[in-house]
Amino acid sequence: MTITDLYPSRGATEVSTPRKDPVVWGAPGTPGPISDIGLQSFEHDGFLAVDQIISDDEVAVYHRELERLVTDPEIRADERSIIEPQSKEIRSVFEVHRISEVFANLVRDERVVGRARQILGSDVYVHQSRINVKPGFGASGFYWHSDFETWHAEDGLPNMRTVSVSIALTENHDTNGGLMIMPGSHRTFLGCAGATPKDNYKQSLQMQDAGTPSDEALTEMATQYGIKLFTGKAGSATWFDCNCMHGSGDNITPFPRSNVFIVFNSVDNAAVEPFAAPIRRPEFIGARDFTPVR
Ligand SMILES: O=C(O)CCC(=O)C(=O)O
Ligand SMILES: [Fe+2]
Repeated sequence: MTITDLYPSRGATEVSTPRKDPVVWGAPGTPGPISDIGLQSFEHDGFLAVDQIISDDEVAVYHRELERLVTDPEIRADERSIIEPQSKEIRSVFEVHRISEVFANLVRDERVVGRARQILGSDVYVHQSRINVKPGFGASGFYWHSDFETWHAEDGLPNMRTVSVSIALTENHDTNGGLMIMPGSHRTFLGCAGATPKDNYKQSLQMQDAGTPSDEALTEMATQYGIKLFTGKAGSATWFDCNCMHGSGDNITPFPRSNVFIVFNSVDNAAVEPFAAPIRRPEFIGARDFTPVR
């Protein structure tokens, strides 16, 4: 069975395609933690900020667990850990909901998964989870990208029915490399130029290359949409649509900026074969276990 490629990418040229999918899949009035107004603004902007999704006491628990993971030599040696090329510090640990019972509980938390179900209008499973650690004094940022571009091209997610939440575990100031999103960018898919190399993920997790928008496209989008920076105390959260154009700068301040990042996909949008890559990425980056979160 072949599934039509709704969002071509990684061809000879950069090409933009209007979004062919809803942003909010749930019927209005579906009960859950997000208000109708919240869902409407998510639909409009492509994101929704939550001032406090977990309490200060819970932040302490999750932050302690993050510290435990990034200082554990066994985790460091695991292929699921990504190391900063320069400082050799841990930059990300993938599949934290499988590595850690503590983060597994966070995923199951109704304040978290309940919001994902409302947006996606179905049961959901975890396509990817990770902690992103941005220690002070020079941790590098994430260049501009749409997550869906990669998840579609390299992981085979057919439709835009995927949502991410970034939960701050340290304060996100306006200076320490917080998340930036172009509001409204989720309504257009930017297919990137250039074929995907075989082991693209290894290099792209440290620095994006294939799947990177051109300067011209970014200039046009930023001019049209503007750029919003997300700040907030530890325990705040940013929900954002899979096709938002987003990125973050380096962290040259002394203040670490760490978060836990969970990607929920609808069980009705399970991964198929990659649409524009020679091979699938490993399952710790793009899940193939579609068991719904309960
Ligand atoms: O939290 C950030 O700095 C951005 C991370 C990001 O875009 C990603 O992990 O895909
Ligand atoms: Fe991203």
